Amino acid sequence: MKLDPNKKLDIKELLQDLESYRPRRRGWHWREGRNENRKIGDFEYHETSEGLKNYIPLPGSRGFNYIDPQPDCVITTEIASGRFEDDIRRMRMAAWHGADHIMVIRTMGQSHIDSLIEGTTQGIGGIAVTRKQCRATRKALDMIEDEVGRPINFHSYISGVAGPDIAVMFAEEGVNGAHQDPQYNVLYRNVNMVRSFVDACEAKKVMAWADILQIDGAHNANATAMKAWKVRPELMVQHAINSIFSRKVGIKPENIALSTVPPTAPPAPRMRIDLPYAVALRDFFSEYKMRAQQNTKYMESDMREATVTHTLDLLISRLTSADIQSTITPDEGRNVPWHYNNIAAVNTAKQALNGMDGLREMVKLDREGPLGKEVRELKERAVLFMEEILETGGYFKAVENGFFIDSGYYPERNGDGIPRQIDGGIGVGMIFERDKDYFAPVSVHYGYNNIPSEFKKASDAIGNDTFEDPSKIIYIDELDEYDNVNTRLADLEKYYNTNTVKPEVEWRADGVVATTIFLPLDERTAEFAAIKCGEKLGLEDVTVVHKQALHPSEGTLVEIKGKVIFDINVNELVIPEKVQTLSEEEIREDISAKPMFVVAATIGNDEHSVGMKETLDIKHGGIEGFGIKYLYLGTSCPVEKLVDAAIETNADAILASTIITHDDVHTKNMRKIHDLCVEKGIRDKVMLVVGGTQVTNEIAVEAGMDAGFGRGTHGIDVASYLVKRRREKHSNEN
Ligand code: Z98
Repeated sequence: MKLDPNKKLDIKELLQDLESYRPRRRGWHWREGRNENRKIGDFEYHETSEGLKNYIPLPGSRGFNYIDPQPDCVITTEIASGRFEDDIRRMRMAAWHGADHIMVIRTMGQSHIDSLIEGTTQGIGGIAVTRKQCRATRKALDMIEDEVGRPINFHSYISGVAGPDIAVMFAEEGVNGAHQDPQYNVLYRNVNMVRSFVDACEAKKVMAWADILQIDGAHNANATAMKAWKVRPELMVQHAINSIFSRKVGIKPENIALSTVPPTAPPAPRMRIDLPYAVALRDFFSEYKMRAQQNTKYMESDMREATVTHTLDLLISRLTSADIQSTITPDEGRNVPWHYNNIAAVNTAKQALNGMDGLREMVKLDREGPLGKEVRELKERAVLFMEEILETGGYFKAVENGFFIDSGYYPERNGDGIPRQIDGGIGVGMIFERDKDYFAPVSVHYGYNNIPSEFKKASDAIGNDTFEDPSKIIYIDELDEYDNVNTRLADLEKYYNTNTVKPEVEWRADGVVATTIFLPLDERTAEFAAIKCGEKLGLEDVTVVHKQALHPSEGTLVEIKGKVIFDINVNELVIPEKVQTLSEEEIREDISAKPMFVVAATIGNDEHSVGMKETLDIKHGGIEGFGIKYLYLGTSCPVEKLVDAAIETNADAILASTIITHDDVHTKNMRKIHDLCVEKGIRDKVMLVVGGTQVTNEIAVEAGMDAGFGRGTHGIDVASYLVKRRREKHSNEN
């Protein structure tokens, strides 16, 4: 199956023969061509990687010939709406914007499940824990990577007491990255600590075999602690424990990524707090990769605020380093997991990283001043923390004593840590020492294995296992006959490959739209008034997703979401043909090779000047900027005067602006220009172009003009038209 950029991904086709689909590769992929200087468009870049085959560049790239430089680090996006058929479409959109690390994250804790779940419908709370979801997603990503020309890393979580089972399934299904940190289970999921570490041995061993990149869970401490910046020494201790443990199990250092979050956000003076922390971390853990996670702890529902915090995170990444840059969407704060937010966050990362390309060559971190002092202090606090763990009797004892997630700045302690007992928690009493004759007939296994002498390797006992012979993998389809992807596709049949559409934010035809409303009311009243507005607009299930007082009584901004109950038939839309404009460069080259002169005015008794001036002046992208020279005759210009000026100056074109339309004065004047030009013998020579808010090309052409431009026209549209039309006339003459 090959994707065509102009066609939607066919989910039904994707699901065909899924039972026999095998992932094309295993292992993590870093971007190609890093650490090379690269010329892209007009610029040289120092911190990019190879570009994409198919992409959507940043909106501002219009001014730079639509270049789309890809930063040097992997960029993450997290997607899990609970319906993998919808997530897959969003993944494709994200990949076109530069995401090459797709994390399928839970909408409910994956680590709460007790075993690998097969045959369920959507997985548990939106996570890819079933083989079917994993396989369908990997298959789609395999196609998407061909489309964008870059490998895409698929990522999820190996946690909870089902961790080892999930690890095996991920290894079989070509998952490339995973969170795995036994401390996470202990602290946040109350899994028995011995069980969690024993399970982690097995899970990490499998991850090492499958070359899966590991992300740890230390950052959850600053998400959980009351004051995130207080736990900085502890974060380093947690990173140290998981990384050395992983290495001892066999994960290679380049597959160990620390999950680090700049712990604060403005209004905190974050650079003074977060930059020393980032530097200290990189000093300590230089052998490992850094996954720079976006700060979400201080994220509320304001997109703008989240974006600024994210951008400052990115500044820290550029000033220090990031191998993977995460981009959690502001959905975390507002629970609107819509498609666009993923793209917005990926674009924030791409844009900021592009903008800060090469920053470190010009700005050096000054370790002589307060930065160096703070870095040293943080490291000392972390080392002392680790020493105290050893003095206390080791990690388990430290957990029992509530060392972790204590909101004191170590060595201060607030006594509010999360204590867990060695004989408590989920899965307690489920650890058994291996008997002397213990034998597990699998090729990848941690620890003691008493392989009978008749076998060369353990899995010979079963004639190879699923890692060696994937045809042995048992694929179980969804077993719920009412709720499964096929019934969902059937229910929504009228929205697949038809002309019927509905707006959506996360699921096909979910009907959800969001809209922003300002109300001159206090915050509380505005909230309810906004819901009423939504209902009056015909929306159902209206809820407020963001509100922000601009003043206690003068007004509030409210963002609402709700569902529309109508469909749109695309066939019934009246869509005028799209005019393709030439590139800015092409227009400039043409004009420089063959100069062009135009006369321009607002005609009749019309005093509107802005539209014409914007079309002419260089400042706002007018035709002057492309090298076209002009004579502007002002407003209320008689048609005769305009035509005479064209004759006197030997102009190539007349540009007339006409806003007023009563009594059809605009079309009458157009006709008059045309007739006068014919009368004076210049009609064949001169191009006639008219513009105005009520003008359309059809009206203008009917009234004898060459072209008409309406609302939303920019200088480039007119310049492009003039160049094309002149070429056309020229070739006709020849
Ligand atoms: C992130 N967006 O880190 P549940 N294991 C570890 C984790 O850090 C997490 C889970 C498991 C953030 C998400 N991390 C926070 C080490 C979650 C997930 O039970 O499914 O929530 O576990 O990318």
